[in-house]
Amino acid sequence: MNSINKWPKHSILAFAILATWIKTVIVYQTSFDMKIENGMQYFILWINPISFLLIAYGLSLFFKKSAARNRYILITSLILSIVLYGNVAFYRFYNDFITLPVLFQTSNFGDLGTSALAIINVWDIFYFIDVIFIALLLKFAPKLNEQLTIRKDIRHAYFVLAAAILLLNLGLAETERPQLLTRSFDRELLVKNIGTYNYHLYDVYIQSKSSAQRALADGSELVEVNNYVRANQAEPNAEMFGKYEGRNLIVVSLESLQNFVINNDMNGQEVTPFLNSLTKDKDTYYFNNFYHQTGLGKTSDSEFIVENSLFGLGRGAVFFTHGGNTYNSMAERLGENGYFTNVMHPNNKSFWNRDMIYQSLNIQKYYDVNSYEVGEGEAVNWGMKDIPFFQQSVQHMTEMPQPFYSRMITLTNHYPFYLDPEDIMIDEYTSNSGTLNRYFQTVRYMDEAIKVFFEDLKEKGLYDNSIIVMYGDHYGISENHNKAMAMYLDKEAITPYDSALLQSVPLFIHVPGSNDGQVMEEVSGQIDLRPTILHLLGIDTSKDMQLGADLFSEDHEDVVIFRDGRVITDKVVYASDACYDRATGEQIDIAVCEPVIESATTELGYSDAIINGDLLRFYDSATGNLIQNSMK
Ligand code: GP9
Ligand code: MN
Repeated sequence: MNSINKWPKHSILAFAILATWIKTVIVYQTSFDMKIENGMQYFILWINPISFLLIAYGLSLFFKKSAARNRYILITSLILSIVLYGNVAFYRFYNDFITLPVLFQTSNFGDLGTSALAIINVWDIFYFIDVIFIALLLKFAPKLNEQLTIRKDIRHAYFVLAAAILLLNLGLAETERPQLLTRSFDRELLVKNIGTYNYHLYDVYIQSKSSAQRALADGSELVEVNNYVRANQAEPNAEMFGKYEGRNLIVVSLESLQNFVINNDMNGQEVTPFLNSLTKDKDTYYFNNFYHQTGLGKTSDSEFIVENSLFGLGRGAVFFTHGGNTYNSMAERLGENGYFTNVMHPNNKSFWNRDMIYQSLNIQKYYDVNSYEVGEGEAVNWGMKDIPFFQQSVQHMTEMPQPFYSRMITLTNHYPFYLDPEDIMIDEYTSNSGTLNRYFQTVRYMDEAIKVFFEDLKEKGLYDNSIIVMYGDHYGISENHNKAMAMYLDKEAITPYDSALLQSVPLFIHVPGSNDGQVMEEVSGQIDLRPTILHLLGIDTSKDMQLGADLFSEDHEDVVIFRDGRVITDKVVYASDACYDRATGEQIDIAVCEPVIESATTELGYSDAIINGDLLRFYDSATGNLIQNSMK
């Protein structure tokens, strides 16, 4: 112990900075999957925690008493460890960094259940190693607690140094990623360049800015958006408009279902036999070039997009951050046209803030977990298994007034993709990723559940008079499993081009008796569903503030914009700041992609403006008039 006491008096401050810095850099490299392409990026990554740590720990220099100073350092290290570990746990699950609004979603974390267990393990104590060392040092090196006066000029020099390092960091980040702080769609880029701690400060700043945005917004911003929407409107296809007027509408969200499993097999076994049969069915439009457009809000984002034909947000889940806004949802439209509108999902009603936002979306009834009897052995992963869910839902439908609009959200094919042995119908895959290996099995189960659902609808006499729309809500296999995916797809590696195309999810529009079934190759996304569906049912949307276009319309363009700014058309793929030829996957001159990048920025910007400013409160959707200077 004596040797510790020979350490200089400021050791504890220096030690804390060094320990947390080294730990943070190790965590960057081991717990997050950030693509680092060159030496400069490594350098930025390594230095980016320093400025924040110097400042955060350095505030201890303002304490007069050494004991208070040391206590401050210890508490700071604990808080920073919690922040970092929170990000690690979150990242394991969402493959993303925490943003402020999700912290208010505590009800979600309570529901994680089996997923939480898969996420946290006992070795995670190492994420707190610096705190432990600092505590030990304080306990066993009493000299560190001796009184020590801090000279003002030294303190001054210290903070000048911290500021200089911060400026150096920002300067290097700017050369590496121009306009990082002004554009920033991507949290990973932010963390890579300014560091996880500075990122959180930045995030707090952005969030407070968006709440200010609502307060400051008035109807005038809507004029430009309205002009854009009207100018880009797609005329309905005259033959399809109103063709199925009066039918019940069933929209099924297929949890984590990606398109790559459709008409594909896994070690010789068919993964989705029933859905495959639909792709060749006389009554089904199968869209094989359709993409999810969700962000961090996952399932809830897909719901938001489908209901509103607007994008979710680049940060946080719009269901939470803007659950109280005014919307003109698909449910509202259908309600006005005599439909009984409802959502069926056997989960806690507060999950994703559904109970709140469904009111804003004018959904008349939410059949949550309390509307279902989840018997022994009938739940797995996040809740009720899909087969009993579909069976009990059809039962509910028989009691609904018609026509009804039921939006159903499946759950079994959810990470971590576990099944009870009796529900396993095909083998596991054989890669280094247990997640991907099990995914095929839960997808196979979901396929079976849909088959049972169709049979039940027929049996209960609901089938013929309904339209059934089914779509994958978002990816199930994240980029963390690229190696295994490359093996499955028989590729050397998954490039950014491949990753973008892998965001394709299947869309089926099944219209019993239509006899017009076909495979549709139009490049399209979830944002197009609202106008497509409403037009089939004969509901006019020409005054609606929506960004998507009817998939059956001649005016529909072959383009899909992702929430993170990536774009896919029939000619190009824009991803990771690079432009690719859609046909060959070869990188081409970025100038070719410029026009689509531009329109993506515009559309995402308009969507964000509507949501952040809560602008639809200034819009009369019945007349298409703007309500300016309203007191709303
Ligand atoms: C939760 C379910 C799954 O109710 O919708 O949500 P996800 O994690 O996929 O967003
Ligand atoms: Mn989901």
